[in-house]
Amino acid sequence: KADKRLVSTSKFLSLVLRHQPDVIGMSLDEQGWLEIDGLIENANTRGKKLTLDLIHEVVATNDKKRFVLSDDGLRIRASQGHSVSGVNLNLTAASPPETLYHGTVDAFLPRIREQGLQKRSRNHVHLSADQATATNVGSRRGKPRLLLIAAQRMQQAGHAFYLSENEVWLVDSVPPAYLTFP
Ligand code: HQG
Repeated sequence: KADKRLVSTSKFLSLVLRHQPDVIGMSLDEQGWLEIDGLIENANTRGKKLTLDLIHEVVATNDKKRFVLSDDGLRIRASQGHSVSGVNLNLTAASPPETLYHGTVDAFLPRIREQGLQKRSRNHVHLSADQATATNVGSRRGKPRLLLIAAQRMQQAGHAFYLSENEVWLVDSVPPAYLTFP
């Protein structure tokens, strides 16, 4: 069973490192990094208990490997999932498998049929290489619907695909022509 402390710390780090570093009065650098010393100090002054050990434990045990430390161990960042604008993860384009997957829910299908997949509040559309992961992503919102993306065909047509450090496929958008619906 997931340790509550670790889950709560992972959620807090997601908030700070992906969405709102300003909740602790900080900002990310251009590559999305944050100094760990400052992160701990600013979190603690705002009543969120954080220690270096706790951060290291979350980085090491996190189910999706959401966070990484810099080589010198002084900084931390999220590997994907950002909504903060202006973060450049220096991702290199990669060749996707023939098919990638996206999990969503019924309520979004009419708009997705019309517009394709849009990144909405995040900086990328998130796709998975396996059906189980995509189904889990969809389940966060209700009964999951699995969409298939003709990834290789899309790349051949000029769309860039990126693979994050924790193996999430990222694209700018997926036009309807590359989607198969359930
Ligand atoms: C939907 C979690 C209407 C899309 C997960 C999704 C993932 C549209 C929602 C990561 C649409 C966006 C990302 C359109 C897309 N019209 N709805 N044209 N295009 N949508 O949370 O992929 O645990 O930004 O289907 O595991 O759900 O946080 O993206 O339902 O990897 O690390 O709009 O977040 O990772 O929602 O999830 P999100 P997502 P973490």
